[in-house]
Amino acid sequence: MAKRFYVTTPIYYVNDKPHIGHTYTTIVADTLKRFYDLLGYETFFLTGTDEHGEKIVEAAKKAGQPTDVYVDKMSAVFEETWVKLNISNDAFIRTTDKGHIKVVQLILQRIYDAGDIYFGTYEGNYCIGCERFLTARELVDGKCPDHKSEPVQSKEENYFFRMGKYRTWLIEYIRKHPEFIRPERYRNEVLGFLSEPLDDLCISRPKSRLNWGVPLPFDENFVTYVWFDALINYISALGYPEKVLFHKFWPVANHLIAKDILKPHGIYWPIMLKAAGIEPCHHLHVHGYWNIDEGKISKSLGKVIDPLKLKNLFGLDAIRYFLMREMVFGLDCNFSEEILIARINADLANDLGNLFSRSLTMVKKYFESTIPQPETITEKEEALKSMALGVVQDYQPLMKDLSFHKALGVIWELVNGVNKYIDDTAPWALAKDRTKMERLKTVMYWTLESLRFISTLLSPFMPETSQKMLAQLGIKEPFPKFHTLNVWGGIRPGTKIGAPTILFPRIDTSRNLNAKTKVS
Ligand code: ME8
Repeated sequence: MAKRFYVTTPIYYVNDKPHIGHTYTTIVADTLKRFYDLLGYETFFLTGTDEHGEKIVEAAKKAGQPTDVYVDKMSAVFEETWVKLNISNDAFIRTTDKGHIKVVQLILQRIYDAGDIYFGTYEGNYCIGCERFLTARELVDGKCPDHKSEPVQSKEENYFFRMGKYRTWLIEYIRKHPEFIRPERYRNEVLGFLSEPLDDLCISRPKSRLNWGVPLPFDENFVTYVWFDALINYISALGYPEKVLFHKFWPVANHLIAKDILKPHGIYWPIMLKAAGIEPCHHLHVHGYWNIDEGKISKSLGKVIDPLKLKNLFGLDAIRYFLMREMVFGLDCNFSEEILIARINADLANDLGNLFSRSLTMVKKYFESTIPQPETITEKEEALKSMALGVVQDYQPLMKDLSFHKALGVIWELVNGVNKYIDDTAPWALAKDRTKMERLKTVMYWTLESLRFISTLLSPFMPETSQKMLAQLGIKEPFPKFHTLNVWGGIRPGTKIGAPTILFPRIDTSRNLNAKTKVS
């Protein structure tokens, strides 16, 4: 089978600018894309913005701007932010794109013609924050648990999608495809929802009330419900139905979301696809929340952290590293500037940064920055080499499993292993003794080769740092490849390497802790 990988983020609402929560999902997607690139797969990475619905109209009103002007401006803010965060998406979809609207209408018409859409009346609790009706069971003290606000009682004549009739099919599908929703806790949560009767889904809004959305192709007095419109982005961006991209990448689709939007992705979306005669998505990967003070970071709750401010304060790759190292994919995680700074100082400035600069400093001093030819090797070299090759073996399944914190953990075992190797072999002492020159050459070669392993494995997480490290090691290929780690001995003796560099400056704790509020 062709090696391909398709990864998507949610398309984010444009009612405010991106915060650290959106940034996390987008960096996970970016890391995965870069990891599969490293493996030599053909990849496609999609992100974008969700621009219809009541909440967007309200936000535009609040900003005092016409809705179309407002969404253009806010969508551009997302796109520009991702550029500044070195996000390597192949496409950026907007639900106001003409091509997307055409596909939404095509699917609606198809489901309507098949008899799965009917006209009726609905009465229920609508949460504008979630842009969906909540069941009584989902409310906590009469409020939406995510938005902490009381839903609005709403009664309207609308179009409905016969979602309920697919309930048994979906339960069977999830049971037969244990790899569909991951981690397992979220599969169980979806099965929990499905153990209750499943209501049909209201998929329209009357134009008299909401004039901002995709018009229903079979009744111009209504626009499409924002979730029905938004979910289709994952296939409209691939040029569904006719484009090559769809046939290439839909069978290998990987959606990334947080648990807030599990229901639309785990229930509405597979049923919509089934009703439209399309295979459900391959994998749905669900992560937890970034919290501050135990509460979810979110625009509607007024707790946000601006990723660009963080980048300016601490550096981009340090932030990328922290997010991927600190959160266990699937679980919630508390965001704290103290932990961020501690990680930067301990893991990046100290362990990795010092290793890199002291290695380059020694090669400069002892061999005029030229990679020496290794001579005889001892048990110590054998041990370091097998450690590096072992880390490569462990890394791949951990990355495929989205266990990023563990993948970084094994890379750091190697970082610490090399630091220990240097301390044990004490090259500064070898350099003082003319008879130990051969030994010194081997030690320096082994150190630099280990750094090649480390920088290659880090490339999906910290692309800029990895590129900088590889270039300093005299490796000119712009895109590292995983297969170069099958063998020990990739760096070439005689190659000139770069001057010692500081990869991550230490953060002055007293200064930054005082400036704590700056990031929020
Ligand atoms: O739901 N922790 O858009 P949205 C972790 N437009 N991730 C977080 C987070 C947090 N505190 N806050 C937000 C929508 N996210 C719809 C999606 S898709 C067809 C339509 C991330 O702007 C996380 O990925 O509210 C979450 O699922 C998403 O932002 C919600 O973004």
